[in-house]
Amino acid sequence: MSKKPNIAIVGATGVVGSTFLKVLEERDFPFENVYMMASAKSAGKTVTFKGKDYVVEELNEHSFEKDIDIALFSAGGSTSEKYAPIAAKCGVTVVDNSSQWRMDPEVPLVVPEVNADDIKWNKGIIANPNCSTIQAMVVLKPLHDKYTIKRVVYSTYQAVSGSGVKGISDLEEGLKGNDKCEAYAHPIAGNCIPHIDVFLENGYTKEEMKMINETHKILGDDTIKVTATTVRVPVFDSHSESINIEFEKPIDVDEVRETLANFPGIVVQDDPANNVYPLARNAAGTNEVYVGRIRRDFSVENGINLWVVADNIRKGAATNAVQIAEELIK
Ligand code: 3JN
Repeated sequence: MSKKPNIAIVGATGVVGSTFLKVLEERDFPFENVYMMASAKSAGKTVTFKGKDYVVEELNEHSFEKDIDIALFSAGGSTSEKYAPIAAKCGVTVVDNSSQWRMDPEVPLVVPEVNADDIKWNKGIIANPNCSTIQAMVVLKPLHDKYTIKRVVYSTYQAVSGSGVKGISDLEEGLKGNDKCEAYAHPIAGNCIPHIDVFLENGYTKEEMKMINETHKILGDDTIKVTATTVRVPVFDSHSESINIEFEKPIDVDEVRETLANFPGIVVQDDPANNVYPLARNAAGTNEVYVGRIRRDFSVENGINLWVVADNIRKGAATNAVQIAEELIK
């Protein structure tokens, strides 16, 4: 792309949408024009970007008839289902944060540090993975390349910001003693709720199946055995994950630590003697994936345990999407 791109932000007023704007601004993303769009409910609101106020336009069938190069979508699955193909048909490259297109074989599912090359075969839509998947992929990729992963067990501790404003408000109110269950089936303050997204017939939640299916697609290997338990915890920002991995090849823990430290986007924080390990509150507001508690799993031959933390709205959503857009204009 020789000229600066025209960009559109779809869902500009949401939790992820407003973080798109922050991240684009922080990273000084080049653009000629920017269009802010949202559904009828949020249209007419004003958002500020790079010191300028923009009135949010209502998304409609004609929104993409202007000269738009890249659209970052985070307005929910049904909006993406309807409008991402319309935008793509108008020549826009859509980076979509919903689950709507992730498992479509015609749509690349991308974490730039891991599989940026997949961007090349996009046909107008590129999917941003689920937040819990993204932070796990950054860590699994260099280890899979080196030792070949046989099996992964994910256990997540997910922040309420993953549920948008209702999740944040349920926790804020709960901490004041007012139990509110707008986002969840149970009060979140003082609780851990093993229920994210809806339950499926196989007993897993949809969030758990997203992690499993997206792991296979991004690593390009359906033979890896993956299981997951996803849990909502009373934390505002950043998802934490315990990841247990079993490999085909023998591992050396120091070499694992070094391999992770040398991979782009990863910060190793692993000094238990000094109480240093990744923490949700430290990761919040940053773009990196933090790994610590790196230790052998003595119960199997070639196993390790890791503790992985990242800001779910940044690397888990907005930052990853902006990184994809940066690859597009390279
Ligand atoms: O709960 C979280 O921490 C992440 C939530 C993700 C989410 C919430 C509602 C709908 C998604 C997602 O990104 O998979 C979706 C969806 O698009 O299906």
